[in-house]
Amino acid sequence: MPDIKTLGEYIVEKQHAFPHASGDLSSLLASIRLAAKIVNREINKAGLVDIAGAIGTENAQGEEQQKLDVYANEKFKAAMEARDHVCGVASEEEDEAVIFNKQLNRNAKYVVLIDPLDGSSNIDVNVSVGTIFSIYHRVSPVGTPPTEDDFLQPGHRQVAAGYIIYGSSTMLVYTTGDGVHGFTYDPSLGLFCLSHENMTVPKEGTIYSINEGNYIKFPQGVKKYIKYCQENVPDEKRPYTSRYIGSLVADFHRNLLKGGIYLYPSTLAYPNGKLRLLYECNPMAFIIEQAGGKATDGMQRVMDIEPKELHQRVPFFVGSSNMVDKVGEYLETYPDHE
Ligand code: AHM
Ligand code: MG
Repeated sequence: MPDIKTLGEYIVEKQHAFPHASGDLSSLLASIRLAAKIVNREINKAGLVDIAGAIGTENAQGEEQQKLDVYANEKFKAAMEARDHVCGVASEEEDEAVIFNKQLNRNAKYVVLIDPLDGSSNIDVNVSVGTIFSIYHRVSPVGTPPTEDDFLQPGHRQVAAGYIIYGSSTMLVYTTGDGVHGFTYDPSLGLFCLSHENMTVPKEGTIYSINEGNYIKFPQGVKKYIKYCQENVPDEKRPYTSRYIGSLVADFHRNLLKGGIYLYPSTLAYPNGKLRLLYECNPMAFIIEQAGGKATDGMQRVMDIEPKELHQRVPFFVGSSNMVDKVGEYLETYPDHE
């Protein structure tokens, strides 16, 4: 029998380190794990059955929804409602936060914010996609329906965050503020198995990930940083390597393992950047900080931003600390677009 540790076992083991832990968070993570397996199974069938492509509707932000966006949203919501440890969920796919009405859910102390299927337009071409989640203690009284304040909390209050990457293998990576741990899915066993304990991002990265097609629309500081990445300075391992998948989870995951930076700055089309603070940037920021890296909006730490609305967008710079610091220096000096 190989020495395998499953995600379930690992969570229980970690929970024992906190004698007063009730097990609710472990159960919540178990519901996310279950939905991830169901979504993974469906994604693997894309191309075989009619599940790829657009569904003909738009989400809260007016973006075209893919069939699998809707499917993943339903599965994650249902898994969390069923286990009674979550009182409400905010999702990229829903205008408003979804409040669970059963009294057992009202008694729950957690809210979850989720991007059920990030990068979903990549499914049609068999490129990696992901799920991103962020977990908070509610601030409203237990026993009542959750309120807007429960969902609009700054990222530094997160209790846990993670992502699932549906890639050449499927992985679940999470943090509860005690390091970053990765589990690879073994489809023959139906189990997520510990494969990457205590993940750390190299401080000096050499990969930059940005949609350079938008170059003309970037602030001057970002343009100058891209030129800095491309300069020939062999002693500093420059020019850096450019890699951009167009799935945040996949780009982030590669950079976490190898060292690099992911950038989605403000552009003329997206003056506040494209990515959403609460269910894309904050969870990734929590993970990268736990791994020893940084995440900013170009000026300040992402997890210190006070959220104003559910689907708020922010410019996002995340990855190895040397790279995030450097682009910050350029943006401080050259913040404007012209
Ligand atoms: P989505 O949540 O609608 O999928 O959008 C987020 C995605 C990220 O995964 C990805 O990094 C980014 O949008 C790509 O945007 P662009 O195509 O503008 O480069
Ligand atoms: Mg997304």
